[in-house]
Amino acid sequence: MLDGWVPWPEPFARRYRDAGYWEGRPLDRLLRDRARTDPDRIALVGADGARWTYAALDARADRTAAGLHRLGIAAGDRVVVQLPNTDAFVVLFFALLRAGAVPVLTLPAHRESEITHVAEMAGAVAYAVPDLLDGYDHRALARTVRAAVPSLAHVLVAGEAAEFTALDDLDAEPLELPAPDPGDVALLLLSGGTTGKPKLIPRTHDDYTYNARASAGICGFDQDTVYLVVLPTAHNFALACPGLLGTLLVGGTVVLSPTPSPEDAFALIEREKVTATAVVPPIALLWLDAVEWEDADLSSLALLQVGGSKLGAEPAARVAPALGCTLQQVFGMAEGLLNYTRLDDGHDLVTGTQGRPLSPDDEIRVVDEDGHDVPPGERGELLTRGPYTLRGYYRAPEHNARTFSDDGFYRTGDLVRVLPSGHLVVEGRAKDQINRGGDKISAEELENHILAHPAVHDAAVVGMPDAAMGERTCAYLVPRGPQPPTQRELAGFLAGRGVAGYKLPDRVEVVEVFPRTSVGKIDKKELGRRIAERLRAED
Ligand code: J2J
Repeated sequence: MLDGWVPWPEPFARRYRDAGYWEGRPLDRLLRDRARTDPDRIALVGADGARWTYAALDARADRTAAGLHRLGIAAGDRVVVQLPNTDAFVVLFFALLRAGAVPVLTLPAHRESEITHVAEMAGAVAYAVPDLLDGYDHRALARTVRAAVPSLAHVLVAGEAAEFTALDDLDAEPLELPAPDPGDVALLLLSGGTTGKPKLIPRTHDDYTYNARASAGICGFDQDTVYLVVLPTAHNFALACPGLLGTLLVGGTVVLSPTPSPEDAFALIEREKVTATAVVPPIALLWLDAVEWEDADLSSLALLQVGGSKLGAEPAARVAPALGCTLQQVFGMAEGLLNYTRLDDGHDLVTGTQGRPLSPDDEIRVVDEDGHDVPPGERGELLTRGPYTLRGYYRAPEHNARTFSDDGFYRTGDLVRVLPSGHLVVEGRAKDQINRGGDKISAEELENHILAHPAVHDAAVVGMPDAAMGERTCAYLVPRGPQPPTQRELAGFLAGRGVAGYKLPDRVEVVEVFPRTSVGKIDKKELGRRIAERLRAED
């Protein structure tokens, strides 16, 4: 067993096994099983158009697993994976599972600050990167990260490896490797974060397989499903809700899109006759407009899943007429709980709610600021526990003590209202986080970076309303000295510290003093109101 994570208490584990949610099979089996029953079906269409049958993908994962084993990557080892939507991601993901190693999934946009922390936190032995991505050299990043994290013995590169190990060279005769315990951690996902440093989310073989399988069921996925990966494959939504894993589990075909742009995605939808995909609201808005000028044939598309941040009712109502498909709203989290509108839900539920829980055993509580349950239908913070929701972050006992109730409910930080049908409406947030079109930014993490700037005395990061993204990031600064940084200077400073691009503040506001609450904390609500008002005035 991996140490440092919090398993479900035995009575719960027994219940989830007895109910059939946890099947007791390692996560990689979903590929193995299909390779046996449907060897010649197409499992994957790679970013370069390469077509992989189930048998070929399975065999390649076996050979890479043997290569990893030979390299010295052992059961229980953590491996940071930072690969874009390419065949290499899919092969390496399954190969790591088969070698008994634990993939730690990060986004291509992450930089030195995030990766170093994650690699350290995970005690990772290896780090997998592309060579170049959008002109950025990930091998240079790997050199920096490796110098900072002594546990990293290997850097694995998709493409030109320089002094490192090429993923393509991890190729050896398949071995009988011992199967992992299905109750153990299969992978670690990155949390959106509300604290100074990102947290890692342990997902087990049992819970993640259930996550993918039950999601595939609700979304009506089957062998005829052609799923387009538009969001980063490393994101929980595109990976397992039902995503790549749910599609492979039912024997469908996964198509990888290099970017979410309408040009790339629409061309692939037409060429591969894609039936389903998942996007965040800003991409949905872009696609709704792009149908006006892109003349691709989207008639195969039957389902568009939208989640990650709130989709407005107005754009929601435009999806079916403009794209000719069913809309499904998804309110999910890498921590576990998934809410889906159902395919047969009426118009009002689909456009006006963020869905209802996936599992009959998802337990939901909605509480006020004192932790008391609110009357039915009223707004409060969503707490949840269930068969695929974590019981604690990896190696984070103090944070866990605050983030989980004594009886194991995860405090989501989301403010919701529950309708009599069980559907949830997301009404806001009680956590100090900015949701920039689905990308999550921890205010505290960003403030800590900003405070390192020599001309900044104090900093407070808040969200500001934005038509396309839902919100963007505004950094309020109290200057030290006469020359506080401009937005551009601050962004340059933060990028120089290795902060991911999506976290760089979109705007800087300089003030003499911060407004304070009655207990003396920075009044972020007031700052949020001020910037919203200023934006209205500028309009
Ligand atoms: C409002 N807020 C939402 C929605 C997520 C599927 C879909 C999304 C994610 C995801 C995911 C929202 N309306 N429809 O993992 O499998 C906000 C909430 C939530 C946080 C989780 C999936 N859908 N959110 O977004 O781990 O605040 O997962 O707690 O990135 O996103 O973020 P993340």
